[in-house]
Amino acid sequence: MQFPGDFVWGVATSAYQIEGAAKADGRGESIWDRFSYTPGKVVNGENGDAACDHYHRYEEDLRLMASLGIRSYRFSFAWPRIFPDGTGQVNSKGMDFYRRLIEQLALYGIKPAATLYHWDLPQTLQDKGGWLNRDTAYQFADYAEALYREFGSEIPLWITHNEPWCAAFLGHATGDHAPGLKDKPASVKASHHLLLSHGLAVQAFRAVAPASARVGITLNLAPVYAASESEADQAAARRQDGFQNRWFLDPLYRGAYPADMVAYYSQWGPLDYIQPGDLEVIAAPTDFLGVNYYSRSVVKDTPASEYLQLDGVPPTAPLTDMGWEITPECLTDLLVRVKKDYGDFPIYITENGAAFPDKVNDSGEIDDSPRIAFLRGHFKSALKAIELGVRLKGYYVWSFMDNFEWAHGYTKRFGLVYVDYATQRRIPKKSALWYRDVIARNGL
Ligand code: IFM
Repeated sequence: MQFPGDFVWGVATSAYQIEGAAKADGRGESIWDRFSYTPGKVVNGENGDAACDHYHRYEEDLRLMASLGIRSYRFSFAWPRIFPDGTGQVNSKGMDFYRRLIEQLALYGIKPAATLYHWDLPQTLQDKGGWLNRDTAYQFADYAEALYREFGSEIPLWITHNEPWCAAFLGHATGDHAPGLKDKPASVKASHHLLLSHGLAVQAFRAVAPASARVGITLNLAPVYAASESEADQAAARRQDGFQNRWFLDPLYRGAYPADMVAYYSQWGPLDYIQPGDLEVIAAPTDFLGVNYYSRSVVKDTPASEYLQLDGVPPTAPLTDMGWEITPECLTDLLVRVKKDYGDFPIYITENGAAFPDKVNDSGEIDDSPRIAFLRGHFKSALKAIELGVRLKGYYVWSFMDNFEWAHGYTKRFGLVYVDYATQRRIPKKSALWYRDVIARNGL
């Protein structure tokens, strides 16, 4: 099973989840520092202060990445390292860290793919309202522009946002993520400002980045299936699709929010923060879509499925350690649907992977065969989508190494590489070696 010759095999991480060095070299406080220090928010009271100490160990990490034959590395910039207060004066030491990282990647011939926002908003901006304040969208574009100017010619692939659905809804409606609000109307407002900031950052990109560089956004999409043929379940599935997928895809690719969801969200108050001209900004053409795929949604019409997430339907497929159903074949459905409904543009899987309760055995190895099976199944589905005409250009496994899994702290291991947090020792799992062979063969 061969992938196209130019297929990009990569791994992904994000700043707060791996860097540690939370106070080093002038880094400012982020909303995740504040959130993780708030009692009860993160399992075991853990936080990203040390994480994988990648800030100090990046050379070792990239050496390991190179030894596995990884072709592209998706990382994120920490906004509070670049602008400790969110705006104003660039923190040159923060910039220097990413310069060193990018130079080292170049030495190994690993192509960088950079995400601008993977949830670590500077706390000073949160103090002014964060994503509920329209100004944050403009400040994001300024931050983006500073990075395009610095690294525009070294980074071929730029991703404005990672999973704005999570930032908006887990951050502002369920309160599971920073800044921890539980305010549904606010979450919709945050989603609009996140999308607006994306559009503004794309405009800045076109103005300053080299023509050879590409820009896009990463969405966490899930194909939605109704639990039954009943009209009520079908309607619930449509709503869930609106909530999870269409609320982001429609404005980006059709220049309008979906009418059914506008009506639905308007129950909670007017969406009067959507200003004339915003949708044109949001729909500015991009070069690719990043898709993060983890599982499907099966929806039943229960009161719980009215707005936030699934529930009511017991899982039928095997589960990962996150309790997420393992449904590789649905990845093909998702990719084909995006092409059919939104257009024939390049797509990258910017994240896919699984947490399993990995253990080091007596020989010092980690046999994570379930992860290999998981990835094999998903790679096959990706290949099927390519055969069906989807322009899938690459695949980034989440994650290169075990890391801080947000509200789950360090209890969930997604890595191809095991991290012993007590010693910061890295041990490639069986899946890392298997992935190395997949890359070498460009297929399965
Ligand atoms: O760890 C996260 C990542 O930060 C965003 N996408 C999903 C991953 C697994 O939950």
